[in-house]
Amino acid sequence: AKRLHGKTILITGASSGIGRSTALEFARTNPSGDLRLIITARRKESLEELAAQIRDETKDGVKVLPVQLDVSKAEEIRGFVGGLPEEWRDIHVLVNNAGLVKGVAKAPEIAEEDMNIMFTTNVTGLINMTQAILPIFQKRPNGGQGDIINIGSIAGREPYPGGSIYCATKAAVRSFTESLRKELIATRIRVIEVDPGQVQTEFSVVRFYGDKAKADAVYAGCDPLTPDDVAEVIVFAATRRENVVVADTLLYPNHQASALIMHRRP
Ligand code: NDP
Ligand code: 8X3
Repeated sequence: AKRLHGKTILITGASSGIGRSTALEFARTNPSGDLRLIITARRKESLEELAAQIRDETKDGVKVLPVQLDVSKAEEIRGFVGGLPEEWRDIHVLVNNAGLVKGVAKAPEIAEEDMNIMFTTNVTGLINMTQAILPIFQKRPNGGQGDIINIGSIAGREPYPGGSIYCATKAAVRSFTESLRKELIATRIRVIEVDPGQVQTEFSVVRFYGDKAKADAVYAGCDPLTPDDVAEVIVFAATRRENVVVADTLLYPNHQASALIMHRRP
């Protein structure tokens, strides 16, 4: 918790799932410290609710700033840092979590709209956010200091049928993350990737265009990770001694051993 003292943390996709849990986990790890949390997503009301919950739980110990931001819109990202109040611009940790999957169509049938939203959110959005925040890190001593935590997926390591575009976006995240870590070798900037397996969030509801029954079927007979499980690992990585880089982590629930090998209770 001491290692978070005085830090400003920026989380994308904080209105739900892993991003939301990550905001709560940072707040709970350092409830009375001088921590600032910038929580962003498209759904402003959900962010306001989360902000109220964090302020309430920490008795205003943690400062929270909800900001509406669509990472798939390059122009919104361009204006983002400049639009923050001065005292919120000294960002130390960027959690690039915003992401989504649309559909299970095979490659010939994938709708152009779905393909575009996955790439502009999961890939271009993550890269644009990184470019927007890196200059803040690079102004610090020793070539720069700060943490970039990218949320990849088992899907980026093991492509599966019906997921070609989503898997390709997460492979792109993995590749970008690794190049970046190598490019920043002479700095104190840490480039971290966390790749979850199956986590129960709104992810599958979004994949099936709001069809809750289809989404629930994904987790039938399984004991998936919770978004809190992933949040704990993200906060763990951010709270290591500054010379320690938790470069790459793959997280499964106990009954999963690959993207598709999943033991289901009968
Ligand atoms: P959720 O659907 O619960 O959360 C996704 C978050 O991303 C929401 O807060 C959503 O907010 C936000 N988001 C989506 N599009 C945009 C956008 N254009 N701009 C800003 N924010 C956006 O799913 P998860 O929590 O599961 O997903 C979080 C990350 O974890 C994703 O990158 C996903 O690929 C990854 N992941 C998920 C796994 C799983 O099994 N659930 C496994 C491995 C990785 P809003 O709609 O308000 O914009
Ligand atoms: C989410 C995990 O395997 O459903 O990234 O694509 S998977």
